[in-house]
Amino acid sequence: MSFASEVREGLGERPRRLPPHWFYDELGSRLFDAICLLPWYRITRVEQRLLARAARAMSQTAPGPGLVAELGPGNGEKLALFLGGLAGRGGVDGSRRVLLVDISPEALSAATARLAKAGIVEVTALRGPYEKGLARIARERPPGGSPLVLFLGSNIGNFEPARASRFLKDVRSALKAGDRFLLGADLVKPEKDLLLAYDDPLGVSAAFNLNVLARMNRELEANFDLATFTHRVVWNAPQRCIEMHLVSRRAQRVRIRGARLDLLLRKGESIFTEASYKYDPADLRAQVEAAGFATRRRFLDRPAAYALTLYEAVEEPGP
Ligand code: AVI
Repeated sequence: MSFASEVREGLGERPRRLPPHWFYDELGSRLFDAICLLPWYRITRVEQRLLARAARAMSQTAPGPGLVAELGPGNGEKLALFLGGLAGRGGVDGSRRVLLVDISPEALSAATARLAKAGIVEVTALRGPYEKGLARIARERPPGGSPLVLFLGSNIGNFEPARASRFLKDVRSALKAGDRFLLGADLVKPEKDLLLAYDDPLGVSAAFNLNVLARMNRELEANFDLATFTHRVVWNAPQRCIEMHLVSRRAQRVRIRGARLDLLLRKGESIFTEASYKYDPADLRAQVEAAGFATRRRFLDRPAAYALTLYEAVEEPGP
């Protein structure tokens, strides 16, 4: 669906909402990169350390994957690091086939450039939803080799639980028994740490959230006055998720010409922009295994409460 149609649909609903994938235009992608550098947002740094450990461990098990596919590669930094580690001491294996899947063209070109800088040139950048990438993986298996699918950065946390289960089953369906899946997931941790990670004192997360309104102004001829919205972050304990909202500070009317929408907002009314689910380790294991995977190795950072887990697709039970 296009930006205009998702804006029209989501902002027309009650409560009003916007799907989080629209955060990532060029400015939004850069703001997200800045979030990843913040001391309060530990996911990226911690995952990089775990990826280096995972690559070392995996490079000792033969054979290596014939294809490495990353769904949602961001700026490609983590993948370059992982592939460097996987190639071992000899450095990056530039001939390894890599597939990048993202709906953001900005992310795809940043990731492709980052990989090229690391000497990895056998890269296919596929613009589209993850499903399109999974269909490609299923269709184009490397001859004699097996694919490894990466889903990092706790991107799974941005799916509601039912959608996460469906996604895991879709990944499994694209693979054959023995293929591998590396998943990064942020775990439940103290509320104060979570609030700081999503509402940082520098205001970068607030800018990231507000940019989706600015994006509608730029691309859909909307007239949002950003100064009349507040970035609000809530820990929803029963659902185990961080919610991000944009709250209207006053009653107002906003015109979004490109989405053919006139939006009437009450004072205090919120637009729900993102849910970031945090996992309980046992629940995560059960959910991934229910999709047809076996847990092979877990790389855990206890202080940051983050898990990178290597799974292997297992035979699906017969009818
Ligand atoms: C991309 N995703 C996993 C991030 C998260 O933590 O949910 C997006 C983000 N939103 C605010 N800060 C970071």
